[in-house]
Amino acid sequence: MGQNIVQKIIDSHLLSGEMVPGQEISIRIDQTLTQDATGTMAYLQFEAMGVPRVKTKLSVSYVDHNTLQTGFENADDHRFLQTIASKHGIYFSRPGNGICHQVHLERFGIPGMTLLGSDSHTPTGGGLGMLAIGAGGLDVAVAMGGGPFYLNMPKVVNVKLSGKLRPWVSAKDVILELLRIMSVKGGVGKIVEYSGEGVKTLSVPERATITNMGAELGATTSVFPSDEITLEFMKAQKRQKDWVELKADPDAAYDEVIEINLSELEPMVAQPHSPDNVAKVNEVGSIPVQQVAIGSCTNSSYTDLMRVAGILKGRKVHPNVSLAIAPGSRQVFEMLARNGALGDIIAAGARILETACGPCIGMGQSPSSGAVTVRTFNRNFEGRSGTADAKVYLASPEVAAATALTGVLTDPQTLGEFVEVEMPEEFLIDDSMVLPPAEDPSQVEVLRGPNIKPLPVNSELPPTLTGSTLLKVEDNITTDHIMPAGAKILPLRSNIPAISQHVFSGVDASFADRAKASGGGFVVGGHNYGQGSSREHAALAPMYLGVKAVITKSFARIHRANLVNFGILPLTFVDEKDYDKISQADNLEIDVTGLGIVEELNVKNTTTGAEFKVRPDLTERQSEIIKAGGLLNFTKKQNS
Ligand code: MIC
Ligand code: SF4
Repeated sequence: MGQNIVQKIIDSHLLSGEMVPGQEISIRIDQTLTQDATGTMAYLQFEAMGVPRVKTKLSVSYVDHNTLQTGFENADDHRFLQTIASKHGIYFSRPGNGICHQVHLERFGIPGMTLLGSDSHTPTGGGLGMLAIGAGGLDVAVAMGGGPFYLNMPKVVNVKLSGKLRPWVSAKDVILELLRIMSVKGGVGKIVEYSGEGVKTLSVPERATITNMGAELGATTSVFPSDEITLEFMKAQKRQKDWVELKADPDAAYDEVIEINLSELEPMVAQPHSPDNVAKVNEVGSIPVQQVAIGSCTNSSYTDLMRVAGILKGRKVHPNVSLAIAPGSRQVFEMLARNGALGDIIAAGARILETACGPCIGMGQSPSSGAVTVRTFNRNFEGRSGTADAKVYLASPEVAAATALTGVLTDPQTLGEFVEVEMPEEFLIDDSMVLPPAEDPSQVEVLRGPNIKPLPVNSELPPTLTGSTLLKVEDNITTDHIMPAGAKILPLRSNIPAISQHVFSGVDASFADRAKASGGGFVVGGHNYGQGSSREHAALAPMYLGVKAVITKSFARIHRANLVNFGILPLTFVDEKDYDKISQADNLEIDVTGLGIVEELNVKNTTTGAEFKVRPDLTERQSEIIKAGGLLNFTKKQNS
């Protein structure tokens, strides 16, 4: 039988295992990317492995998250990242050059290759036909050192696109529709592969919007074919030599098929506080809006911002709305400046931000209390904007720009004549803000500031885990709940003792102190625990506070892998109803002597006397990692 695109790329990179859904496989990684908020840890870990130069075809270190320099911390981190990149053979994209996913798509992505990134939106590269996967920093560090990346062979969902988007309906509406259909849990253990006549009607940046936000489905990644549209894009980026065709065989099989007719879609929004809480703009109605933010790795391409400029041209932003715009890359920004579109945006009254993640990760532009904010981003989790009671709606650039003009949520179809935007035949190319690594690494001194604290390591697993239930939470807990970001906390990403003080701070401000006082313990959760970001700090900081195991109904993929990497035991209830047998503060005792041998472990609630079973569901390799107290210890043990 023929192969689909996912099978083709995995097959050509397979190092171990069989391509049977659910089974552990490992693959070779061609390219890696890191960003600054996860990168400092990833490079400290890479350094600890003692590999002098990266063994990938290409590794790039971006600075795009921690760009607000309100103290020495972020600037020190940038300097550390620049010098360590230079020393170890890594390209360094300077602050100001743009958001990692946007720049990587423009300048580095190659169809058919594998890309591992320490950021959950790495699947953006799937818009070019890459197998682009988000992971924790430690997994990326291993890949930079030439090691394999382990994952469970996902199922492949075929999303068949037919028809063509109508004017004012955009790529964002395609992925919002898919989120409506599949939900934020629907993609767990799956890769989404797009096909059908509709694919040809979508440009590479539009495809990338769709694969980017596929992360919100919980999917391992998403991928488009590489076709003549991909070639056009790569030609316009002067990279046609890297193009290869990539398509599924005619008789390829899939585990699931979903059909979407592009012609039938309408402008949509994801309502607070989840990306799958999707409704048509018209159904939500004209609610007053106080802030509009345009940008992020989902929607800040040249065509996105040209359409926004076209809508704003000759008009003024509504007096009750603050409109913030952050172009996705320096390429986009400079092109807008040179062709005059930036002038139209400024004249309309927009506030122009630097090319970076910015408001998407709460780095500035937190809205006013209780405000409604319409954003072209990919996540609207409660509190992520930096304002606890703000209501974030996710929408396309078209909806966002129309709303900025009227002051109420607005269907852009009411704007009248459509703003056509042509894909440029040639993008403006200037890679001078990407610094190549040093030719002579011995000349490079790695500069570390006082914000960079050594990496804490876990200890070996004892035969019995005992402690108190430090916290009990519901379904869909995000890594933003576990380890909040924002302008105040993000600068502490290289300082685990300091950042751990903020673990679960938005859920229960006493968590860190209680955890320390009781010498650690357990966290209990519902379904899809750890959805969202790839930040390994959501495992590393709880580990530092003494969290030994997390017991849930189910986990999100990247977070579960991060827990294993740092020696925290991820357990799921054999019978979901046993979730009710634990209350916060109950003392638990888990016998883990059978780890790696038996399928189920026994949990005793020593406060109530109740007993029940949990499943570790670990591969042999993962059990050994947990026993060693995490991947770093495990690797050291193997090497000695
Ligand atoms: C995010 O969108 O939440 C982030 C910030 O990009 C994270 C990475 C991080 O927490 O550093 C992600 O998506 O992985
Ligand atoms: Fe940056 Fe937001 Fe994209 Fe994360 S989702 S990489 S914070 S722009």
